[in-house]
Amino acid sequence: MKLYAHPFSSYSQKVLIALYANATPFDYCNLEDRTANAELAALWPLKRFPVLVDSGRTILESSTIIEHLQLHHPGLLRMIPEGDAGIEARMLDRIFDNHVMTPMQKIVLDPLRAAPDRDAHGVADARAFLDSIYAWLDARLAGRTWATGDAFTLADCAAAPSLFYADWAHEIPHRHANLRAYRARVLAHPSVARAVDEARPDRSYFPLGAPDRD
Ligand SMILES: N[C@@H](CCC(=O)N[C@@H](CS)C(=O)NCC(=O)O)C(=O)O
Repeated sequence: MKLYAHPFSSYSQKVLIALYANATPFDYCNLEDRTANAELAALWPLKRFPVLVDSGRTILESSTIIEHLQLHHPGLLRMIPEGDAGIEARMLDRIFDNHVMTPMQKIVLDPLRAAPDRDAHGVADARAFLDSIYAWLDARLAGRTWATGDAFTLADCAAAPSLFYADWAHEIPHRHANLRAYRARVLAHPSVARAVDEARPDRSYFPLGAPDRD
């Protein structure tokens, strides 16, 4: 099984966390490597990552990759539980991807554009969006250890990198104590800590300038 991924990429980390949490063996095709990049381009013209290749099948999209791992390489942790718990895990996975990761990326990637092409309105909207979702998540996470309750799931795989970088781009206000505590807790999970540590040498890639903290 091969994973095309980059250690500093948030969606790559989402899948790496699932792999590390279940100690699932795989070949890491690090996209710092030119050959890995060429192989990725041949597999997926959009060149988005991560991409998993398993027994000749190419699996795209981080959430689907984690579902594939659960079906074909199950481990002790069930990332998508049965029943209603599974619905909560999938729902929060979508919320972290669409409503935390997407506005975070909007803020983070804007400085890479040439000055006349920057989108100040879009960035302001993204910041307002994060303010709203931070408040919603703070209430939703009250009394929960992990994103959906007592079990570490797909939702935590998505939450960890999205909140990690979102807090750098647009700090979670101190009044959202549940959300800030959850972010600290999920970053301390061994599989998340490993992914964050592996990306430590790449912090200079952060377009806004990485703060001197996790
Ligand atoms: N929906 C995709 C998003 C993947 C994605 O946007 N990955 C980023 C890295 S974190 C990427 O490929 N960026 C390269 C680019 O935009 O060209 C998933 O869940 O896998």
